[in-house]
Amino acid sequence: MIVLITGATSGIGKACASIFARNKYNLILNGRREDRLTELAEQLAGRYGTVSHLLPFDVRDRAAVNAAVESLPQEWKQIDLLINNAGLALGLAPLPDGDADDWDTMIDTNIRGLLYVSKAVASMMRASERGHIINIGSIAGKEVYPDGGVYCATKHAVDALSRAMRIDLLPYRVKVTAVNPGAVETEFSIVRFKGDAGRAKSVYKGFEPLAAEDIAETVYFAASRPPHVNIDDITVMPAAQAGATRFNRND
Ligand code: NDP
Ligand code: 8X3
Repeated sequence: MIVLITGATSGIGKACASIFARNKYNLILNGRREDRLTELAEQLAGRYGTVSHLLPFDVRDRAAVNAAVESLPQEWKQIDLLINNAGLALGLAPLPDGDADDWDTMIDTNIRGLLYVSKAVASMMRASERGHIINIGSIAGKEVYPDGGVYCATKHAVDALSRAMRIDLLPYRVKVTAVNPGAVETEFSIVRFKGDAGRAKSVYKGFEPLAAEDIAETVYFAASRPPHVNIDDITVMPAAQAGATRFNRND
């Protein structure tokens, strides 16, 4: 079995690489930081004997996405599972104070990038009439929260696209699943706050957030259902979080 994971250099994508490696999948690993992909592939080869193919590209670059997927050797083109995980939030501000460059980056990565990769891979899955696409959405795709409007809008788009892709790909036996996490402690908040590690840490203060592995286990569960079963949509939250904005903090 072959899985292509976007954004495998960190967090949820990296944890997915590990669990699928443990379960004997061959991995196509994407992310922009090639050194991290190389290191991950070496680790997983040592631990599980995993065979990986590295595909470093920026999901925002349509030509690069198409060229990378096209460049796959024939034996790597039969992708069983695509995990659309690459994504990010940038900044936290009310709309009039928002940074339009940050908006563009979020929209280009979380929506356009997901579309480019999905089109390239889904066309191959459609031809072989098999496959599974798992989109990493968010609780921010189900609800909105103050100062996060554009990120929430991108994840609402992922929610809509997951439902639409499920319909479009139904005739071709390609499954589509959306996995929507609440707060997961990864590099997500460090990226959102542009390297401010203290501010990032404070997001998770006073409660136990999810770990990337919690989401990877959910993704693997969805991927390992029998052929006649599809998990359409699953929301996974820390026990100390209800909805996008309520946290049971003990401080
Ligand atoms: P991380 O910042 O730890 O990981 C993000 C990954 O996305 C990195 O591997 C990064 O790789 C990759 N990425 C970002 N931009 C691009 C790009 N342009 N091209 C290719 N890869 C890119 O965050 P998470 O693991 O938390 O985030 C993974 C997904 O989970 C995202 O879609 C996020 O929105 C979603 N999510 C996260 C939650 C959380 O609380 N952490 C909650 C709900 C959803 P590189 O920089 O090397 O390119
Ligand atoms: C990430 C979850 O609510 O911190 O998608 O933005 S949230």
